[in-house]
Amino acid sequence: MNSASQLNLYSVFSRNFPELESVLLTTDAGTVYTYRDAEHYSAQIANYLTELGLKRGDRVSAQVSKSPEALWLYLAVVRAGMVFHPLNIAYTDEELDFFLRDAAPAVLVCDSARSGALQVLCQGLGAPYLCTLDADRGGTLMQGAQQCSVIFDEVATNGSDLAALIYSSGTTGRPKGIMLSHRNLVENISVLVDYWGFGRDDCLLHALPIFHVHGLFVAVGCALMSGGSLRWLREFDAKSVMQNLRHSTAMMGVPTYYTRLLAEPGFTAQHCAPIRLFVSGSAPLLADTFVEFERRTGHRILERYGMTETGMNTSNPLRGERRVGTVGLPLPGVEVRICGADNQILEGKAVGGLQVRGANVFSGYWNMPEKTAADFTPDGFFITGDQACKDEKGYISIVGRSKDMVISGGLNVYPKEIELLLDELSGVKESAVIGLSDADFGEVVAAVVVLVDAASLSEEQVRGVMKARVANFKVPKRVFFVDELPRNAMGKVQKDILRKKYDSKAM
Ligand code: MCA
Repeated sequence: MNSASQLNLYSVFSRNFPELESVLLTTDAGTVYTYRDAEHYSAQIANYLTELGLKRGDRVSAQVSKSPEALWLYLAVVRAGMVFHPLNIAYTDEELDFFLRDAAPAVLVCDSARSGALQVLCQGLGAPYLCTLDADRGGTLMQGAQQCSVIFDEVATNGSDLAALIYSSGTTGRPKGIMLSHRNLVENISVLVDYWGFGRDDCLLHALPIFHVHGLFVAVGCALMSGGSLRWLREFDAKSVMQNLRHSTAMMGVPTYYTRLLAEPGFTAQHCAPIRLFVSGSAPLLADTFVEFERRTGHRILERYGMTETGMNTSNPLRGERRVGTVGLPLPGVEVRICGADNQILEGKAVGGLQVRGANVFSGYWNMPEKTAADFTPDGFFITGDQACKDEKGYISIVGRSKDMVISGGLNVYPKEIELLLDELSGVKESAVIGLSDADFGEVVAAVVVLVDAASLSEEQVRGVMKARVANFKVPKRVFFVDELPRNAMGKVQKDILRKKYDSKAM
């Protein structure tokens, strides 16, 4: 391995690996995988992808269930200097069509059950390879990989080479590919390991999906970078989490995980006895949840704040005061400022736009140089679109968003994307999509629809059509029909009026 490869994320992980016989991961079915397994399987997949003709910089798209093999695939892609492009398993064929056209991957890995439909899609895209990987390890990817060597030398990457491409929707409705480099990930994960005190004795309860920053880079990253282990649950299920907490020392989750645990009458401090740290992020943690969790378990949940574009930016401290309702202090190496119009820095407790700069911040949007330029200030700060203020000790609170966005169960939904699809429906004149508060998901998506004269559409019909077109978490949970949308003097829809009107009717 030469020095240029030192910034390959996998090389940095592997420098911190313990004895290769050490346990890396225990699944909910009780299967144990060691660090040696991670090394060998990821080497085999990296060799297989290389044999298929893929090279440094090629994208590997993956829409696969959470499994240890899906994790080996991610590690393989990073080792080979290729670019990992994970996709939510809830995405429909129509959504995938856009992502694959835009990312132009050399390989798409999907579940066998989806391969028929996706093969057709791939053919229309200049035929990238299609491999299958099922939740039980079946499929062509592992079949091909098992013929390959268990030795693979990491491909030399410089820090700015991309390790991952992750899509997020946008205010125009068009998703954007967020380019994350090896350096972005190495820097951010290293800081988190230190800041949250991760070490070899830690076992992280992992119930998050692995197609997002939270589950893949933050949670898996902290375990791999510190040589610790993972309690690997296929999905979040409160009862299963309660059992597995007994074998863990830390857990990361979205606020819904904590409210669902609290909704279990049998959940007590005893379940949390070995736990040293609960972390929450991806959506605002309600003060009620924080207070009730502490009352039930004695643990003050550590809330932190990040974005796909930046990884983690701020965090409440491991030791020291965790202030409820705040996302804590800027992480080491991350510059955070609160600005007014024209980017002038606001002092004191004033509310303004949150901007961040540091090695954690992404290099730009895939194929969107204008959008990238618009989202950075001339002095290199990323304009997050979140409104924030600081208290007297420098703790930051996120108080609003300048972007029209809903966060449902930790997943971002951009109303524009859904409104464009609703407006295409026969019988729909116009629509407004809003977020309504929800005890389980924090917020849920709802639609307010105006029909053309004489049209008749029911809530179930609208939901039915949307279910076929977009991932489940974006489907409006409620659809309200009105004669007209409230607008201001400029003709802009007044969503705050709609939110006030419908907020108690979410479910
Ligand atoms: C599933 N549904 C949802 C959601 N998930 N609806 C709204 N919001 C959601 N997040 C749909 C289901 O399809 C179903 O629809 C109905 O809601 C109820 O499903 P349920 O079984 O209760 O849901 P679930 O399968 O238990 O999933 C809920 C979940 C999951 C466990 C909260 O969404 C989840 O794991 N979220 C975590 C997301 C995450 O990792 N975010 C990090 C992004 P129907 O009844 O119609 O079939 S990274 C990030 O944000 C940044 C960088 C950061 O700072 O971390």
